[in-house]
Amino acid sequence: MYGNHVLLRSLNPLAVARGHDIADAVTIGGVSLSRGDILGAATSVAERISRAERLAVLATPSVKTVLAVVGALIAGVTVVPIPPDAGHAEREHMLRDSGAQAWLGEVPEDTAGLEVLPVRQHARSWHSYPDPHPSSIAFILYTSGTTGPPKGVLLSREAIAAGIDAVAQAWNWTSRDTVVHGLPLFHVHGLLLGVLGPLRVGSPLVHTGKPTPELYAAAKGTLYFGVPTVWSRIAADEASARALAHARLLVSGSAPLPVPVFEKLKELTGQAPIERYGMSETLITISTRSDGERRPGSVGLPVDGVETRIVSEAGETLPHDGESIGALQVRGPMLFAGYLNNPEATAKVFTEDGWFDTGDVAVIGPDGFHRIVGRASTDLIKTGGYRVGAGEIETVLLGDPSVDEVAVVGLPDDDLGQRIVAFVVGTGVEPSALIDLVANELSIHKRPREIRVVDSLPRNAMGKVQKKQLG
Ligand code: MCA
Ligand code: AMP
Repeated sequence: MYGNHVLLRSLNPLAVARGHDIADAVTIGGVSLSRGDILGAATSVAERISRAERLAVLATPSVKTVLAVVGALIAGVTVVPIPPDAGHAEREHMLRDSGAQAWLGEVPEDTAGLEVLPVRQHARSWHSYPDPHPSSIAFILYTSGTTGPPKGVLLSREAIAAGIDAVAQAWNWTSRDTVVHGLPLFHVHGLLLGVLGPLRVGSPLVHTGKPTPELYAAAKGTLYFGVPTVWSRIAADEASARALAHARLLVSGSAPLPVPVFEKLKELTGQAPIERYGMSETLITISTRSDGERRPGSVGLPVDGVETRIVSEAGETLPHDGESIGALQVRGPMLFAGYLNNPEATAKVFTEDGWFDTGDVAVIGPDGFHRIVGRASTDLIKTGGYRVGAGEIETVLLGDPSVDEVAVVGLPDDDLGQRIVAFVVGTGVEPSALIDLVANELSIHKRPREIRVVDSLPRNAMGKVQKKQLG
C-alpha cells in the first residue's frame, strides 16, 4: 500500500527512509510501531491539522507524541512541545507566547481553554503532501535564559536536518543501529536527536520511558544516549553498566560528563563514551568521533559544517593553544532562526559578524579538541541536563509573602551536576512549601532541591548580590 518512495517524500527532509520498511521503527511505552504504521497514522494526523499553523503537543514519552510530531512535520505545522511536568505559569507562558492554536494528542488536566485535536494510533491515511519549505519552522522549543520566562527557540526543518546529518556522520550512525534512550521529549536531546534522528537515519528507536540504568541495560540497542546524570547512575550500577558492553556507542551530552564517570564507564563497559556539546539554539555542534580519539573532559571537534572560535572579553579571537580561555562562538547550518517575539534577545546572542555567542567558556587545543570550561553567567544552571534560569525561580519565590529576598544558585552535585539551591531571607519561611511552589508554577524539574534560610545575602558596594560567595 505504501512504498519507500512515499516514505521518502512524505517525511523528507526531516526523515529519510533508507531501505525497506522497519517493523519496530519506534518502541515507546511498550508499544512498537513500524515505519508504515507511523507514516499511515501520522498522515492521518496531518490530514486533520493541515489548516493549523502552531499546535501544542504535551510531550509525554508516548506513541501519541511521536505521531503528533511526525504528523505536524508532514503537514508543515509548527510544534510547540510542552513539558508534561510544566506547572501552571510556565505552561500558560508557553501557550500564550507561542500562539499555539490547539492541543494535538494528549492534554494536561487544564487545557487553558484550547481546543483538543486527537491523535489516533490506529487511523491510517496515505495521502501524499508536498514538502513544506526547508526554512519553515518545525519547532518552537522553550529554553531558559538567565532572567525572565523561557524563550521560544525557532528551529527550521533545514537546521534540524543538517544537525542530524552532521552527528550521523560523526558517529557513523546508520540504519544498522538501534537507538536507546529514555530522555524527555520536549528538548533537543530527547526529541530532535532522540526521535527525529532515528526516523531520519532509518534506525529503530527504543525509548525506555525513563532513563534508568536497569531499563538501559534491558534494552538491546547499539547507540545509547544519556545526560551525565544518567551515565553517572549507570556507572554506579555495575551490573547495568556491564550489560552495555555490547553497545557500539555510548553518547553523553547536555552537560559536562565528569572525568571519573567517563573512566568508570570505560572500565565497566569496555569502551570510552562519546561526548558531544550542543544547545537548544545550535543543536549539536561539537563532538568526538566514533572512529577518533575519545578524550575525558573534552567534547572533541566541530561537526561537519560547523566553525568555532574563542574570543576574549576585549573581542579578540584567541589562539588554539590549549590554554587560552574565551567565550565560545559558533556558526553553522544547524543554528536556530531566532527567539520568538524577542528580536532584542536574538540580536544579543549574535555578534556583528554573524557568530552565535553560546554563553559557554571554552579552551581549544592545537589539535582542535574543545574543552568546555564553564558558563559565562552563574545565572544559568544545568541540573540533570536541564537548563534552568536562576531569575525565573527567583521571580516565583519572591511572589511568596514569606520571602523578602532570594538568590538562586547551582551548587556542585555528584548526581545532578548542579543542584538548585535558593538562599532566602524572610519571615516564617517554609522550605517545602517554597519547593512545591516552584514545582507547581514552573515545573517539577526546576524545583530547588534545597532552601537555605539566611539573615542576609552577600552584596557588593553597589548592592548587587555576590552569588559566587553563596555555597
Ligand atoms: C519530587 N517529585 C515531585 C516533587 N519532588 N513532584 C512534585 N512536586 C515536588 N515537590 C517527583 C517527581 O515528580 C518525580 O516523580 C520524582 O520526584 C523524581 O524527580 P526528579 O528528582 O526531578 O527526577 P530525577 O530522577 O532526579 O531526574 C534525573 C534525570 C532527569 C532522569 C536525569 O534530570 C532528566 O531526565 N534529565 C534530562 C534532561 C534533558 O534531556 N536535557 C536535554 C536538554 P516520578 O519519578 O514519578 O516522575 S537539550 C540540551 O541540553 C542540548 C541540546 C544538548 O546538548 O543535548
Ligand atoms: P540547552 O539549552 O538545554 O540546550 O543547554 C545548552 C547548554 O548545555 C550549553 O550551553 C552548555 O552549557 C551545556 N552543555 C551541553 N552539552 C555539554 C557538554 N557536553 N559539556 C558541557 N556542557 C554542555
